[in-house]
Amino acid sequence: MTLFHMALEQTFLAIKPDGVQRGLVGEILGRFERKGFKLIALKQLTPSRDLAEKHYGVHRERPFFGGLVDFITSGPVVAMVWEGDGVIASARKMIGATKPLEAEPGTIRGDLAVNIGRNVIHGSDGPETAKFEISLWFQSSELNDWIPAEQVWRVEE
Ligand code: D4T
Repeated sequence: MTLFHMALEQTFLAIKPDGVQRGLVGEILGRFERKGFKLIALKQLTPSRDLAEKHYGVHRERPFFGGLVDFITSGPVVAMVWEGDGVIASARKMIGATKPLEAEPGTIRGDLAVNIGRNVIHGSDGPETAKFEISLWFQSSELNDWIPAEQVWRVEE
């Protein structure tokens, strides 16, 4: 059987402090696992101001920048790298619109959030951003290249 493959990509996702505080980590990880994406890296950390300012550097001139950096550095964040065909755009779809009240039901923000300043999760918005954010948040030694057992079993059969 031939499967159609889009480009194999990696994306950076981060459950923000509100998602961690509200106990939504398992719910969110489960959505990406069930979708069929592969977890490459995962860690919990409270970001430094320097890390947060670099991550949100494109928003430096925006009025919400200071509050955004204060918030993202306020407590633990769960930082992740996920891999899969088309994962960058697909994760953005699963996350939903930036304003949770405009996010479709079925998306993470549509189901779990109401406030733009507390919108639970971040996802890279394109291939260049994904590459930049993965290298900003992770050392290359923290990225796990692994083959899911399900694939190994299929080959062995
Ligand atoms: P992130 O980057 O957190 O995944 O969010 P988005 O990619 O969906 O949206 P964004 O870059 O435009 O905004 C980054 C971050 O800033 C917060 N924000 C945004 C805010 O507090 N007030 C605002 O007016 C905007 C536009 C929410 C997400």
